Amino acid sequence: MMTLTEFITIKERDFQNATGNLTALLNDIVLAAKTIHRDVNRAGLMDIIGATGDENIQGEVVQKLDIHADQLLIKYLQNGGQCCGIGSEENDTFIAFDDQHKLDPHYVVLFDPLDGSSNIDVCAPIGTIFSIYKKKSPGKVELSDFLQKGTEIVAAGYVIYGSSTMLVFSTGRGVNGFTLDASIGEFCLSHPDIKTPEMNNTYSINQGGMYKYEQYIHDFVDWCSADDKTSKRPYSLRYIGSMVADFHRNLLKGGIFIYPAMKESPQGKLRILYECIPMAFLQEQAGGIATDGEQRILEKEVTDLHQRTPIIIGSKNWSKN
Ligand code: AHM
Ligand code: MG
Repeated sequence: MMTLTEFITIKERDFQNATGNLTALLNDIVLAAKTIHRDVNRAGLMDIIGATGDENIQGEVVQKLDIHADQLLIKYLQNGGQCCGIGSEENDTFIAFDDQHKLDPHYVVLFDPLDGSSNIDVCAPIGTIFSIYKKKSPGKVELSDFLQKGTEIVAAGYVIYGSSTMLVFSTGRGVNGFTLDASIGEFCLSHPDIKTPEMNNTYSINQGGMYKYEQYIHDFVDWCSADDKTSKRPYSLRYIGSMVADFHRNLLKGGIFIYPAMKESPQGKLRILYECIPMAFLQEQAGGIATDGEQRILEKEVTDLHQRTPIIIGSKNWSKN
């Protein structure tokens, strides 16, 4: 069984020009993920379940575990010395890590520390989503370093805290999945070179929000739920309300996930930098597609740290329907 550390060292060394910096950075994220895994697993026994009473900059209820996971990632990334700054769902602005042991780190990391956090209290799967870019500006890290297009991404991944805890990531050379063996504290390669099926009759959308959506979404849902034996409809609706969980199922089994534009929020709900771009990168690396309906997610201009985008992401033959 190959551990994640062995995998990165053996498979990714040439690609990273053997500096070891990206490997070290990934290890810092992995350390945070193992700690979050531990705490998520016993959340009901610690005083970290429930809401903090605050709202984030996006007006959403903040859960105690959101903040806990955010602080863990910041701590490990700051102490690790390979990251010069982070952008996170839970912080209004980016955080610069100045004077990082004078190592002159040149990576920035964007993350959603605990996605799907409305599921925390009911033991449903939740996840951490992250993406890594190289700092572009010559001096201290600045906002523009975080507002890069998805085509500039160096690596991205997510950790799903589900019935197993898995890390799925890519450095642009395919997608690999690692399952946490908690007894030895290591992520071990369990899903090498993931290729997403070209088609599967599963669609994922919050159908309860139909009144907010445009007519084309109504047409789409009507089409999915119509009876048609030749195309094996009606299709199956699967929607957990935790993007990591819905994405992970569709990545492995095929399907389509949609969070559309809404009449009162034309940019939808999900955030481009730390939710949509990393998932789009993984989906494309696994052979699927990710678009906002008009443009590849990875090619979209980003002008705001918490920018939102509609997203349609999944098996490539869905686009032919
Ligand atoms: P969060 O980052 O605050 O947890 O919100 C993002 C989540 C996604 O995981 C999920 O796909 C979506 O919000 C569900 O939203 P809705 O309840 O509107 O369907
Ligand atoms: Mg989220």
